[in-house]
Amino acid sequence: MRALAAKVAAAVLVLLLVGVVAVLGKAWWDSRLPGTYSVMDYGTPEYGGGAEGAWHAHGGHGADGVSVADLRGPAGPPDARFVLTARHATIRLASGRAVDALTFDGRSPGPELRVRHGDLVEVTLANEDVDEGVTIHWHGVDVPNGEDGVAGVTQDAVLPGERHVYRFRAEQVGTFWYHTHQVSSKEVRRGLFGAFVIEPRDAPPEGLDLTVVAHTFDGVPTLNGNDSAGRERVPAGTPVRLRLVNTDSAEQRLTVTGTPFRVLAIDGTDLHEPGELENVGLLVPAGGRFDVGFTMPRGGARVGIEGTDAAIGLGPSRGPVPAEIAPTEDFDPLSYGTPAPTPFGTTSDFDRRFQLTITRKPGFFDGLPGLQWAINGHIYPDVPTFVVDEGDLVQVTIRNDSKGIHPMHLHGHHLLVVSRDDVPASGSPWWSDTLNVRPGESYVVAFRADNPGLWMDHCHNLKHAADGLTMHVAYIGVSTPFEVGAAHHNTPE
Ligand SMILES: [Cu+2]
Repeated sequence: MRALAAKVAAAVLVLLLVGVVAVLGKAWWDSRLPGTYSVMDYGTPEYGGGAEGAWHAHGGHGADGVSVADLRGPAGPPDARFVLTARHATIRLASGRAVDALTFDGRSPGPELRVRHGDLVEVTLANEDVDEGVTIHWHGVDVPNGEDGVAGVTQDAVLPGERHVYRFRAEQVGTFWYHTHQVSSKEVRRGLFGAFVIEPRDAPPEGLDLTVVAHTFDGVPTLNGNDSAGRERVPAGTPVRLRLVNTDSAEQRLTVTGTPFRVLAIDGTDLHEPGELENVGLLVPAGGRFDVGFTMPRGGARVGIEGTDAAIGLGPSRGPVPAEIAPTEDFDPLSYGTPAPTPFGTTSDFDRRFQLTITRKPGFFDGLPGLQWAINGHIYPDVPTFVVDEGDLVQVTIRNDSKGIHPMHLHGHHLLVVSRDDVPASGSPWWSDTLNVRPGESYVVAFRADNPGLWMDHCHNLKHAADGLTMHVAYIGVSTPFEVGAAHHNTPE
């Protein structure tokens, strides 16, 4: 009797084990990404309480559908024309350290592109020798979807010997940047990026207008590619505008010492009546931009990455510039500046409301077991696709229930911050394209769906994105003929 019971117990155990192995095996099998696939075949459409429409799988390929390939910039003679050539180069930091980099035109940061508001911009990308391919994404510039530069979604990666032409009208004013969106977690880190500035047409910058790009090469923090103190000669009384750009995958704390200053703009949008700050640290999110302004003091000023040698001294002469003073607090845009009307007014009349909750959970990602990023409990590519219709007013609640910081970047649109942790935004309207969501935080944001396309919405910690913290916002009726994988080995992240 006892022997029989033992046999039954053993049989049950074996069945349980077989069951567990079968479940795990299926999860593993289902998680593997095919060599080639359309992002339209993945993602679970969510409609946020709004009208449902033909977007899912091949629904968008219908007769009334619009292809991403047709959502291109305007024709006609360009007002500003550039060529950027992607190639390998050894760059030398000020300390003498050599970096084996991927560059635009042999430099990193690549050439700063400056245009004026309203210009028709034409940029030809040529790939000389970057084997994995290159694209250019115009980070923060709300270009037509077909110019957005995402390999496998809006175009094919540009392989060695190939070219691709981008055309768009510069309809915003402010500080932006450009970077590859092919194997971006590796290629951006290695140097394929540069600053993109759109100046006002009728009020060209006066005084010193300096872009300051913070990037870490091989673990060494740099400003404008310099790992030691640089110098700008600026007479006292000169108006100064510093355009801080963080091209890293982690936030960076920048400091301004020697003068009070104002944060004039965030992510390419001017703030309303920004107040004076002093000894306040500027935590610039990965991919984010802060413009700061001040009048050059007699004693000089300094901008730098906190606690490092990467700094620029600004001074009227060759005299000393102030040493860094550690900030006593961090800048908080939520209550900075004063309110001003927004195109949304104070409406709560949203056409769609979405929830985007980030967690980590054990599972398989592309056949590999581990602790994975999840969106609303699902691991890529089983993540939601937020489906919208042109003209919709959309609300998204972004919640970070993980221990990592996630700078969430929606392509093609700017998000208006409504509240953080249920505290309403009370300062200047705060528009962001790369919103740093810290562990435990919850943001309510709003945007107008006014730029039809199939748009990436992903974490700009590019390693996180490559590990699956990525999804899409899709317009009803828009489809893409491009595929991830495919002949051009498209790998957007
Ligand atoms: Cu992240």
